[in-house]
Amino acid sequence: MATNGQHAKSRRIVRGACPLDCPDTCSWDVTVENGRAVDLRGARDHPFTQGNLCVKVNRYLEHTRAPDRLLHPLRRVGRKGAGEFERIGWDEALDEIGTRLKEVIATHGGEAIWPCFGTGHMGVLQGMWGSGFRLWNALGASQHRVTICSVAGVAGTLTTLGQATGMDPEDLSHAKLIVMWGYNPLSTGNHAWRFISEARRRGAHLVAIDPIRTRSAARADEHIPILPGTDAALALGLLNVVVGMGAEDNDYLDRHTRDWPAFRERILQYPPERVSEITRVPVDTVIALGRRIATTRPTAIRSSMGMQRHAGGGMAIRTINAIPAVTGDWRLPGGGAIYSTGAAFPGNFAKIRQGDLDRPTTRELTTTRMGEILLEFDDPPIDALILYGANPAASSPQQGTLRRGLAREDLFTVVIENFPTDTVDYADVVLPSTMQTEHADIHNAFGHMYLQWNEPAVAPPGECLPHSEIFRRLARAMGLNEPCLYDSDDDLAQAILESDHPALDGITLEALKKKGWIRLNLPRPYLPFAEGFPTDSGKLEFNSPRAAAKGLDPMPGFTPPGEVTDEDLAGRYPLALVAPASHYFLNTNFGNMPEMLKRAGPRRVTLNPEDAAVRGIVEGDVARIFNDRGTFEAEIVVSDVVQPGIAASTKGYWPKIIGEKANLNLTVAERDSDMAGGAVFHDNRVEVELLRRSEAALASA
Ligand SMILES: Nc1nc2c(c(=O)[nH]1)N[C@H]1C(S)=C(S)[C@@H](COP(=O)(O)OP(=O)(O)OC[C@H]3O[C@@H](n4cnc5c(=O)[nH]c(N)nc54)[C@H](O)[C@@H]3O)O[C@H]1N2
Ligand SMILES: Nc1nc2c(c(=O)[nH]1)N[C@H]1C(S)=C(S)[C@@H](COP(=O)(O)OP(=O)(O)OC[C@H]3O[C@@H](n4cnc5c(=O)[nH]c(N)nc54)[C@H](O)[C@@H]3O)O[C@H]1N2
Ligand SMILES: [Mo]
Repeated sequence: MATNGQHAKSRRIVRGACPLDCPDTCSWDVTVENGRAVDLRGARDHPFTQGNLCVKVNRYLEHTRAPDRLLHPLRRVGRKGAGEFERIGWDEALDEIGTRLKEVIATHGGEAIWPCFGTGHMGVLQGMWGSGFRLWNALGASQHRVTICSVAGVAGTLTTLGQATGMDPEDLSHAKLIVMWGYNPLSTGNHAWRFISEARRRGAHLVAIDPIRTRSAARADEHIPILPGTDAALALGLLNVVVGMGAEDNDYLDRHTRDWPAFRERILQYPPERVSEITRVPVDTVIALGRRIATTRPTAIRSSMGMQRHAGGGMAIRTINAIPAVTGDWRLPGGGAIYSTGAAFPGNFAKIRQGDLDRPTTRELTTTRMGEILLEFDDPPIDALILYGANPAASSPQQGTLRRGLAREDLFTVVIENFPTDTVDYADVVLPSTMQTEHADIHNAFGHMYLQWNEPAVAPPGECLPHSEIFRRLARAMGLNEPCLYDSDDDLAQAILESDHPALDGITLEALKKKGWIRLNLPRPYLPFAEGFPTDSGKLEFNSPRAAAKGLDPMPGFTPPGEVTDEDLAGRYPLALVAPASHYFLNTNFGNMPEMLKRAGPRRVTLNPEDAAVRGIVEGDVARIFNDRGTFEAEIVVSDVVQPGIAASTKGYWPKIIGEKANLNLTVAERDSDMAGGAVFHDNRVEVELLRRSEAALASA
């Protein structure tokens, strides 16, 4: 390396990790010169990152220095929602928050405080897993559950398997058939593609089951478009073919499952013809994929979160996870299923959350029902809302209702943020927080089996502070005495690793800091269910007493979507709108970055040529998309990447940047899915109407 002495001295490389809500949780290297971060790249030695980041995070350093970065505490001066603020000091801000929270507790009790966090930051110290819980617990606040991302599928996996995780995604490389089931890794976690490609080089067949021909589906050997929300029916139909061929693994079923005959009965109720009617997948396609699954060992099913954002989403993931038990794939390297690896990390979350405090007993509130909770709950009402790593005014369902809730003049709202989001506009007090290169954290992942350490690389700009420090200062401002509220970042990082679980054997904070990443102490290949399941009986319980006790169908089955298959509703709102990840934003992160906005282009809705033609719409026209909950505008793309009856768009646009009061989530219902209160973003019927002709159409008219 060419150096001049002076330069070399001030140049160092700091190992960190990406904090965003993506399965890949990359390890990264920040080059710091004279106190300034000058380069960022994926860690070469990390077995999953393998030296690459993604189109968005490649520009993370630029993002930390964006001109709209929040640098000082602010106090509202305009009306709620207007985003008019004056600068105040930290002491003043914390005093005001402390005083208001004490008033709320004196009037309606601690439960009138709602600490409401999102998935903006996934770390143990700064993010959704971490350090705020102790403070909220000490205040007796309501407990928040993040439900708009993955909870239904986690509950579904847990119900079938007895643990909320499955095969190691790296083992996809050993599969001979890979089913990407509602999974678009080329956009939502591209590092897994390497393992998929490795399997394909060895001859594996790749299938994508998705209502949209995504980037990943387009590069698969086969794309099977499905009616949204009907995946469980397809899973049962595929098993029907397997059973019809006598291809089930009776040895595995006998030894490691219970109540197979009962589940077999259910499977027999789903012959391909019936399944085809429900799913709109042609009969021949159901049979062909069923045969392929019956005859290909190992088969790996990679499912993901998009598919469970439906009324029957938990059941879909539950039923899909039963497939490898019937085929016996759970015993083979490269076989099985994986939805999320999040639960593979047996960190001591109780210790992080409670320290030496008692376990909280207050009510639980969910992101899914935020509008309703803010407007209608009165026992007690929500008097104070503390938001961090969350942008519900853009991310959450039914934004009309939600915004009315946020606009309540009697609601005291604190937003801790990096950028002036639509949600920030509703804050009474805004606190500026650090970004990932400026604070410490520890991260597990939901798409691989490694832990990551994030070492702070540079000093924070302006007056930004880490969440962990903000919570300590707020505790002090409120005069709280519990010692654990003042634990340092290192204390907290130690606490999460304090566990006797064998997967953490030999993993110390010191070792993690030194290398930046460590694989959980799990065998490779990882075969969690080769010899049984962590259920009460040690077997996979097809007829699950746990599910029955929760009032759920005791067996894997098919729970229909709420709106997609509602024929009455289809009369008024003929199109099912599916709006998953954008390639260029990460949820709403980067939605304010000019370069990503330029690449993403205006917000678009894609219609099948048939649906466009009957509405007199051509490519480039601007249309009104609406249902009873609201209306938004979008430029129309006409393409057969979607089937007739389906409309596709993407999440992530900031309403105020695209010039609207709410984005497409205005049309999404605030309704719980079947399990754990998950959200139903893709279970949404709309109609589309021409609003303005495209320039090109006008010119040729
Ligand atoms: N239509 C539709 N809507 C969806 C989805 C969909 O598929 N379709 N997906 C849903 C899913 S999966 C999710 S997870 C949710 C996500 O919804 P949210 O929880 O709102 O998550 P994000 O938009 O990722 O991030 C929220 C905010 O966190 C901030 N942030 C990032 N890092 C930090 C930090 O270090 N400190 C602080 N204080 N703030 C930080 C960002 O600036 C951002 O404004 O959206 C859901 N909404
Ligand atoms: N670039 C980018 N990456 C992201 C995100 C992002 O916003 N942008 N979001 C991150 C977050 S928060 C999460 S939780 C993960 C999610 O990761 P994924 O689950 O992979 O991402 P999604 O795009 O939400 O959904 C995946 C696919 O599910 C499909 N889908 C929707 N409904 C159904 C259905 O009923 N059946 C089937 N079979 N498929 C269906 C969608 O069309 C979509 O292509 O990705 C993360 N990665
Ligand atoms: Mo998510």
